[in-house]
Amino acid sequence: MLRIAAQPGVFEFDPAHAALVLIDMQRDFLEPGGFGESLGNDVSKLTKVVPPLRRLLDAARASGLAVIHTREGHRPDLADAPPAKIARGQPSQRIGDAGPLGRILVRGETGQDIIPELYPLPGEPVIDKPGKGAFYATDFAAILKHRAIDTLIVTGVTTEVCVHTTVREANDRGYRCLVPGDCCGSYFDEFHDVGLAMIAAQGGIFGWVCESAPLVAALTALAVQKTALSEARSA
Ligand code: C5J
Repeated sequence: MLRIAAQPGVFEFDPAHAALVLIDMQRDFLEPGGFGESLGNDVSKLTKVVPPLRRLLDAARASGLAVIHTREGHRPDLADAPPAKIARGQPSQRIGDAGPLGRILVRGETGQDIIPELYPLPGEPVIDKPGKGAFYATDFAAILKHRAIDTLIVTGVTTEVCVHTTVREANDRGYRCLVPGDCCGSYFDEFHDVGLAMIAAQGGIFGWVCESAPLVAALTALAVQKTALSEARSA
């Protein structure tokens, strides 16, 4: 079991039954010319998440923790995109419209893909989701069930939209969620702060919130322990 200092209290979990989930670290949200910028947002607010999240991803991979990525996006024919969702935003820059990174939030387009710094490795599932939450209209729940995962470490963008929706969906389904706040980002500082506070409030009504440093340290120690064990076995 790993024990991590968190709010509203220490978070204890078995890494064999946990997954690191990276929500929507896509070019459309993080790079100029994508969907996020088309909505009038300053994308540089999200890029500060990349270095700490990369450190956490490296530690998770080294320790053998399951890693799952999500991408928000729609079918090229937009049949799975609610008209009410498409209708929002600038008329010339809506979901499905052509932009500098390809058609906005359309599966298979450059902008819809994950940024190179955090790109999935072979064997790491990528959940393509049409909504804000990772469970809605996806096979996320089935993948977690088949891997006996009961604990999610939820990271990514944006804190108050897709991260929050996923944590709420997971919490209602009985998963325990830990959210490293510095590995989540928002275009709005106040929404980020309040979003994290809401998760841990009322005794952890949606989950737990921590800094990534103690989590990285615990996963790195686990990786060292596993390597030492396997070297001792093969000696
Ligand atoms: C948004 C997301 N903000 N990934 N998507 O539309 O949070």
